[in-house]
Amino acid sequence: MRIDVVTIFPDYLAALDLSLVGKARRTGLLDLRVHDLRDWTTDRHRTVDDTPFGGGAGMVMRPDIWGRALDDVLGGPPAQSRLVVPTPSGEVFTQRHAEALAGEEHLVFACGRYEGIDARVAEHYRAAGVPVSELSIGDYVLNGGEVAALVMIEAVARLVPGMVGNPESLVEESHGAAGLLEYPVYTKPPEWAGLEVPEVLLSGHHGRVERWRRDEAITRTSARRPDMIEALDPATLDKHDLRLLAELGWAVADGRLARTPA
Ligand code: JB8
Repeated sequence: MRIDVVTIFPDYLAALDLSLVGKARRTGLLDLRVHDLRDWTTDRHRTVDDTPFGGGAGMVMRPDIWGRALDDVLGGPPAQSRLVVPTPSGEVFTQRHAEALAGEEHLVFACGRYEGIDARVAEHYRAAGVPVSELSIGDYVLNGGEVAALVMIEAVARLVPGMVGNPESLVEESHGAAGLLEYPVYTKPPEWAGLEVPEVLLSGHHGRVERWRRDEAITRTSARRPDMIEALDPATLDKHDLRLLAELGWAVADGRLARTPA
């Protein structure tokens, strides 16, 4: 897979030299290049921004500079390229987006700063037939798109075949197909700070371990992410799941889970 990042702060992306993403780059599994947007400026001061039409606070990134940069970076060797624009106004990035992006040949991240990038940039590339994803990593505001791009690149890169040593660790995790948060995990020592590892995990009884883990996952999801319980397909739940959910204040009505009145 090929990934390009265009930014006025290339140093922000230095973390991509590390860990699994860095290893994938060194082994050639991932061709990741970071570009300085200012390389496409033409003035002495390497200006990338200007004042907003219509007034308002802050500065907006100029479309002409972005256009030259993106024409160059999108127009490289790979046939099909997707433009990804981190923005707090985008769709919320989820594991489903990561999975879809991991199937692309070429991603180009356009990292904005200030009040963002002139809206005509996304409009222009869409009109030219380039698929454009405007994505937010959550409901909070960063100073620019670089950290959001880092988050998305890590989430995508670890799904590229061959990147994670054990592919089993890709299927059994939170926000996978199960639709539940992960169960709590423990390791040695069996007693620490006066706290014991739950006895069932030391029992060697695989069936009881699996049931306990599923109960913990359901209990946690109910407490922390009731939206995920509401999104479950009741047909995927067994009798034990439904009994536990009833104890936690959930019932099936009209084919979906809803809170029972307290
Ligand atoms: C200027 O919060 B964010 C984000 C914030 C930004 C820009 C891009 C993304 C550009 N501010 O995800």
